[in-house]
Amino acid sequence: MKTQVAIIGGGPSGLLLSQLLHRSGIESVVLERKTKDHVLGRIRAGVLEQGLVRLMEEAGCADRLHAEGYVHDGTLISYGEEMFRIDFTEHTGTPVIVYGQTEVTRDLYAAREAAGGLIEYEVEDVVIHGADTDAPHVTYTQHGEPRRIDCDFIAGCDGFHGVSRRTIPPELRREYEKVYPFGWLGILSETPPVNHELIYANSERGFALCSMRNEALSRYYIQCSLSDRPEDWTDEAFWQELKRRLPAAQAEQLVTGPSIEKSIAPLRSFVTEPMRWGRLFLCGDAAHIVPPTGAKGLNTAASDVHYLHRGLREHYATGSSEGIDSYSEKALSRVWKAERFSWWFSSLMHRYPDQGPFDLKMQVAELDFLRSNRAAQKAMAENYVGLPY
Ligand code: FAS
Ligand code: PHB
Repeated sequence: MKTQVAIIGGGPSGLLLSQLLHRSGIESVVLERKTKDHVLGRIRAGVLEQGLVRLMEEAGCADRLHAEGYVHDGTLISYGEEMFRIDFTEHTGTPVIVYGQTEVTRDLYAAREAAGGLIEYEVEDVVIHGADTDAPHVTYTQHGEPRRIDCDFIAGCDGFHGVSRRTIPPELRREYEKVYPFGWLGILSETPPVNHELIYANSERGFALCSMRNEALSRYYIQCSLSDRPEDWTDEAFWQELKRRLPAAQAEQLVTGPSIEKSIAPLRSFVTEPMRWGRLFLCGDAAHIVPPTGAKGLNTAASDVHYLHRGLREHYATGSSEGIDSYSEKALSRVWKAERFSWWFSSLMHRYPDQGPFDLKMQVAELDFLRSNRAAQKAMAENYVGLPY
């Protein structure tokens, strides 16, 4: 098989890139390790920056997002019994959209299928060959049958555990990592959200987040130990702990119910440099990971896709390699700002095992300053709604 761009990974990065390339008349093939249902069964991000919304519009996939997504003009931040609001729209003129990553992925799959896009599911043994030559190709097996795709470029959109990053010779890679000493236990419940906006809570018992997918589907998280397993937590135990981490007025409003999904995500900051090797380009979680505190994972994958799509479109339209040659530097500049914000917000809102009394005083002082200072709130809002591409 031959194509212009071989895309490894059928998550949001790979699908969005494939759809944008298609809209620019550029052929691609997506190779996905799992089934479509498995990919759609993952419960992940919930908040979209305007940049991703605009890309979905450019991809012709934003109708349901606009019809069903929720415009959020701000978020609430609580510490102990204190709570205040950051007004995104007042400080930046921009809201965020609450619309689950699952739905983004569903819309992208629908668009690729409607356009006759080729997505190979349940592929195995994916190997990238000749990425540092002018004639790369990818081999893989599918249901035991050997396959090969000859291509001009390869997009590694295969997430943190994929094959693409590891294809770049270790001596050419610089990796930066910070592993956080806790995880997030998340549940999905068919209950009305406790508030119409998100609540990020710093409590003496640890972090909590109240989010949602719609008016009848709530998403909640509590900071948990890395030794915890989802099965260690009954629904009742989760609800009790969540209530203890919210201001009393919010805890009283909380509508509890059975969880329909329960999982634990470890938290890590990770970046690999460069995000390109020859004709292989890394996008999204294949290149970087952020703690989900700042809702930057999916949204930073989107800006990678934006830069790579524009570089490839320019290359095929004009023969110029300027866009693809500057891809890694341009993407990394925005990646590191997302890493910083996610690290800052995680440091502000979580309780760390090695924190002493002075550290806790610093957290409260920073929260007091954020609560009372417009410049601090504007900076927080600009990072949360998404820095410019
Ligand atoms: P993905 O990991 O989504 O997709 C990669 C795809 O490649 C997968 O479908 C995988 O099956 C496939 N693949 C892997 N190896 C392959 C191979 N060798 N061959 C073929 N295919 C292969 N972000 C937020 O903003 N908020 C959140 O609350 C949040 N929660 C998260 C919870 C968890 C448990 C995880 C893991 C991530 C979370 N994220 C969150 C981040 C997440 O949303 C990612 O940023 C987003 O999925 C990035 O999309 P992709 O880059 O497409 O990577
Ligand atoms: C979510 O709704 O899953 C969500 C929202 C905001 C975050 C992280 C996760 O910062």
